[in-house]
This record gives sequence, structure tokens and C-alpha cells, in this order.
Amino acid sequence: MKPVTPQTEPSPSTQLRKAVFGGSQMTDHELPLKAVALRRAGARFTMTIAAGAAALAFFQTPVRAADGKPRVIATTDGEVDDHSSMIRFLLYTCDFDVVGIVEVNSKFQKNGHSKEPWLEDQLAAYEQVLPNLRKHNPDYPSADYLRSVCRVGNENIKDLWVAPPDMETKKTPGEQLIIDTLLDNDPRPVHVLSWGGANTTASALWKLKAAYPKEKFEYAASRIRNYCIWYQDGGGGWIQTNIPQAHINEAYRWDNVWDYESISDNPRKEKGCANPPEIQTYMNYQWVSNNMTRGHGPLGALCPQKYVSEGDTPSFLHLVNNGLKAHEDYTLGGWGGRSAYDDPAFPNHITDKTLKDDGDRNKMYWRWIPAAQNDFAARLDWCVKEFKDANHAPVAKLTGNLNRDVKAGEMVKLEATATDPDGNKLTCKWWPYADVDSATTTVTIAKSDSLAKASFVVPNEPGKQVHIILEVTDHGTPSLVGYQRVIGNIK
Ligand SMILES: [Ca+2]
Ligand SMILES: [Ca+2]
Ligand SMILES: [Ca+2]
Repeated sequence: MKPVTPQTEPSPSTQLRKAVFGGSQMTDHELPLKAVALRRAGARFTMTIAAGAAALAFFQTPVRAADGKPRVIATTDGEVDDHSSMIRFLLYTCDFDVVGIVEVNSKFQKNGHSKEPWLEDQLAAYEQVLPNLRKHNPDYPSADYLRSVCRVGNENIKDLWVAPPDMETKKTPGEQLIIDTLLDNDPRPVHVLSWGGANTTASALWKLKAAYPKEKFEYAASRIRNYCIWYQDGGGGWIQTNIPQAHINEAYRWDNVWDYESISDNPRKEKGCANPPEIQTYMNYQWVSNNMTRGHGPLGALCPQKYVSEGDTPSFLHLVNNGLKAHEDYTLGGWGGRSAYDDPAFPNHITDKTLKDDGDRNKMYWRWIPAAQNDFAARLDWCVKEFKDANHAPVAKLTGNLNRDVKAGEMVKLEATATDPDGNKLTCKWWPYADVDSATTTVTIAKSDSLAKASFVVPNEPGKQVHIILEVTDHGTPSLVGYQRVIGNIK
């Protein structure tokens, strides 16, 4: 078992993933890396804010707290929309700890794309904009660190629908990275994102089961949070059936919302766009041109598509440090959609297949898309602008416990504080997330636009929960949102 490698100090000699400029994709290379220590400690940015007319608190505040970041391994089949998602992923690497980026295949990209240097090109562009990104958030990792955790997994077309242990490809560096990570002693869960097939992940779990002591396997399997953008090979279904300890999310509702059908006048329009015009405004040609490809530096300029088409992006939107903390439990809902348990036979399998928000199967995404897109636009600004010329999200902080016991019939006061790194005027809104909570009554929130004086009466439904979201929106450009979530357990 490999020792844990601290995220902030890449080992001086790290197994690099492949012969980018020749040689076999399966070859491991020991290449020296510059030991680049990240400037995490002591570099936190603080600023005095001058809040606007609303009765919001004044504080010295950091740019989004970085404690308890989620750990993530992205696995990608290198499809063109994965390239677009990777640009966004790289601009959020200050929000989560990237443990690995693994290139795999899928039923759509049967041979994978690791032999093409698309990821290398993006990391080179990321390296160019990194000094400017760090002016906005010092937590961005070095490009060399990210290179050091890139691997190739199973891209063998013959293994797409073959279950372990019968795969032709018996061992890959990508699979080994997943095994080592799940066995390490970092207490956090490991979010494994399947932007393509899950065969490499399935093979890792099978080896953990077959070759390690039972307690090590149980420990490793219990830590994975596998967010699957569909099951794009036999791996997802195999994990669901054979490794019931593994948490797996089978996501569907991003289809016709976040992918090629995100806008109505696209080349594949016969499949149908679900998004209403006000959502398409955040995903169309003008949006990409204005916010990404023109005037935002070399990383945004690499976007290979003319409009926002990122079928795999929802898999990491729960990990964004926006205050919703949906990464702690995907069923809570957030920017990455929401899912629910659907079958007692698979106790850790969740899916969005039958869910609706406000009676619509796509609204679980729509309600968040303007905020998520504005947030991404700000990150693209960070590539080229000085701190004072860009926007940074407000930080909301609930007063009292996020998860609390409440009594049926009781009037519960909702109170929070909010700060903005830019001193922007802030407005707030409390709203009941009735779709996600178990109470059948949708609560009415009095003074829902007041940060400190909102309240609601607890429904007479002992044993159920109410979920309430606080949105604090700044008046910067683009307008950004910070959240909190209150969960009331009705007694
Ligand atoms: Ca993909
Ligand atoms: Ca701001
Ligand atoms: Ca409800």
C-alpha cells in the first residue's frame, strides 16, 4: 500500500501517466517533478466589505472557506464535451482536492482519447493562467501537481461489456490510482466521477475485493462516491450489483439540459431541448463567446464547442464550495441535480430517473443554472482580470445549527450573516426546498427576504424533515450566489 501523498506537497518523483509524445499508453514513466509547494497557508485573502442598504453584517471575510474540501478523481472518455467540462473542472480545482484524472473509454468513445494531447494542452493553458487565478484564490494547485495525478485507465474496446475478472486488460495505472486512494488513510470520502464508462472503477473495486483482507476491502468500498453520467459501459451496473457497499449515483436528468441539447438551435435539435429560453440564454453562442472563448485567456479559448454543452459537468457541481454542501449527500440536491434511493435491493444506489422538482423532471437543474453559469463566468474572468476588476461570491453563514430539531407547530426563526469579498450590495432569499424534504406540507417563510428576521411555522408532521435554502446574491458582475441549507427534523 502506498503512503498517503499530501495534497499540498507532490512527491518529488511521481509516476506519470503515459508517453504523451510517443511510446505505449500503458507504460509508466518515472519523471522528476518540481516539488512545488502550494501557497495555502497564510495567504488567505481578506477584505473589509461595505454592505449595501440591507441589514447585513460587516465582517473581515475570506474568499470562500476551504476547510474540508471534497476529494475527487475524474474519469473521462475524452469526448469533445468532456474537453469543455475539463476546462470548467480545472477552474474549480481550488474548491476540491484533485486526487486523480483518469482517461478511460465508453460505449460512445470506444477507444478513448488518451493518445491525443487534449488534456496536456489544457494543463499547459491552465499553467499560463494560474498566476492570475491565484490572485483570486491561492488554493489553485500547480499544473505539475495535476500532471502528477493523471493516469490512463482501461480503454480496451473488448472490455466495454466484460465484467471483472474476465477483462482482457488486467491492470492499468488508472485502476491502481483508484485502489491506492480508496485504501489510504485520509478520512474523507472519494468522489469518483464517471464522465465515460466505469469499467476502470469496477476493476479497481473487484481487485480490492479479491486481493485484500475483508476489512480493507470494506473500508475502501465504503468510501467511494461514484457519480455516473449514465452507465456508459458495463461497469456501473456491475458495481451496483456486485459491490453494494459502494455509493453509486446513476444520473440521467442532465440529458437535454447540460449536454448537446442544451440549446434549441443546435445541430442535434431533433433530440429536443428541454431548457426554457431564459435558461438557454446562459448556454448559447453569445454566452460562450462573451464569457469564455473571447478575451478570457488561453484556457477558455480552448473550448471546442460553440455553446455550453457539458453532459459530464453535473458530476462535479456538487463539489463546488458554494455553501450547499451537496457533496456530503447527493440526495440533498444542489447544482449537480439530485437523486434518491430507489430500490432496497441496492441500499447505496441512488438515481434521478423518476424524480421531479416542481412537477418537472428537469427543474432539479434549471433552478441552479443561472447561478452556476454566472459563477463559471467569474472564474473565467479570474483568468485575466485583477482582483478588484472581477467578482467573487458572497459567503453566507447561518446562525445556529444547519441540522436542528424543531417542534411541530413551533415558529422557527431563521437568521444568518453574509459577507462579500468585493463589498457588493447583497440581497437574500429563503425558500423551502419542498421537493427534497420529506414533509408533505410546503412551509411558508415570513420575511423571506430578510437575512435576520425570517421565520416559518413547523408543519405538524413529526418524524419528517423540512429543508430550507438561503440564497445570498451579490450585485456584482456577474451576479454571484452563496448558500446555506437548514434541515429541520420535526419532533
Ligand atoms: Ca464523456
Ligand atoms: Ca462579490
Ligand atoms: Ca416535501
